[in-house]
Amino acid sequence: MGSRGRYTLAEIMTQPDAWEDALRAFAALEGDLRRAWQALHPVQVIFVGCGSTYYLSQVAASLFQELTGVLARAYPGSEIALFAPQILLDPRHTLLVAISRSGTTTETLVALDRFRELGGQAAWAITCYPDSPLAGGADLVLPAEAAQEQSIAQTRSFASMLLLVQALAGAVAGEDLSILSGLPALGRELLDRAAPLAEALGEGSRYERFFFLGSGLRYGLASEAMLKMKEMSLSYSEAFHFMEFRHGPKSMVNERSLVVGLACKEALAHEWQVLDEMVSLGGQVLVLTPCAVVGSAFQTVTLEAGLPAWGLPVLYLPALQLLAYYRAISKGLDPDRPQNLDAVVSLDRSSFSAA
Ligand code: F1P
Repeated sequence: MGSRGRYTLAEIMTQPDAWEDALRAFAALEGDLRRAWQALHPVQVIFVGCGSTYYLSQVAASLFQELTGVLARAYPGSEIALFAPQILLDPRHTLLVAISRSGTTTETLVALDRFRELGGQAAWAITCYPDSPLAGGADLVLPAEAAQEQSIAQTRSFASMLLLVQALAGAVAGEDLSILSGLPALGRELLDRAAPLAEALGEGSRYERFFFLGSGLRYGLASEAMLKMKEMSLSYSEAFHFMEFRHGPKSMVNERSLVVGLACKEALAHEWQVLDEMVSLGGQVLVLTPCAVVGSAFQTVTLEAGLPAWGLPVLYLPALQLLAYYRAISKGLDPDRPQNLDAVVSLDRSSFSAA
């Protein structure tokens, strides 16, 4: 295997250290954030990012609205860059949260420009580079510096920025943030426990189609897992809302399919039924679940049952990142250097100049 994927594996396996750094950074900012939020009281929050950080924005919008009751939406940077007036309907009462590992992705920078041009007063950035152009254009920055990566595909960067989102939503909702302090240790234990299964399934040459299913905030996580499988292993992979899968896409399930369910307590019975049905269609099932189900026929990764739902999102990622990594290695690929990809998409910013 040589050095193929050595950065990716190291970044996945050490990510709980980066989570700790992100939580320390948040704790140092918490007072400023609470005061800024109190001063703002926005009517809505719009999260914006590209690729992985668009999917992270989807998770953030679901979690934020669920936890705080404030209207929250997620958009790709390009949508706001191109159609800002149709999207930013009340910019003076909107908080824009721009999420970007690099802080230099053109569409996300242009989205911030459009927001300001339309009168947007409050823009926060979540990024691994607090000295980046995006951070420079924001009123408040939540940094995840220790999560910077050599690899192109986001792993510890995504997870650390997600932790900042969980802490932000929890702080705004007045939750007890101390429950997050146990996550790095849970992450280390989970990585050690899930790695053998992820390796076995990743190396399984029988699989040629991967489906990732998630409801609520887990749909954004399923989309990120789908993207990791594409970026790292060049595999056919798709993401769906859990119960949407029956409405047509399940036609693609066969003996060479792995259906990965990101289950949750609230919808467990419904989600288990979908997974049972996919086994009857010949598919194999891997389920990530906060609570173990006795006698389950599925390959299972149990998360931490003791955590409230808003503390769980980051724990769905390690096994899914490892699944994509081991699949790439088994196909002789180098996940450190995904085909066709650069770490950042940089476009001609002037080509987006306001009409
Ligand atoms: C966004 C992004 C990544 C993608 C690839 C290219 O970067 O699209 O999501 O996986 O690495 O860049 P960023 O704005 O989060 O830095």
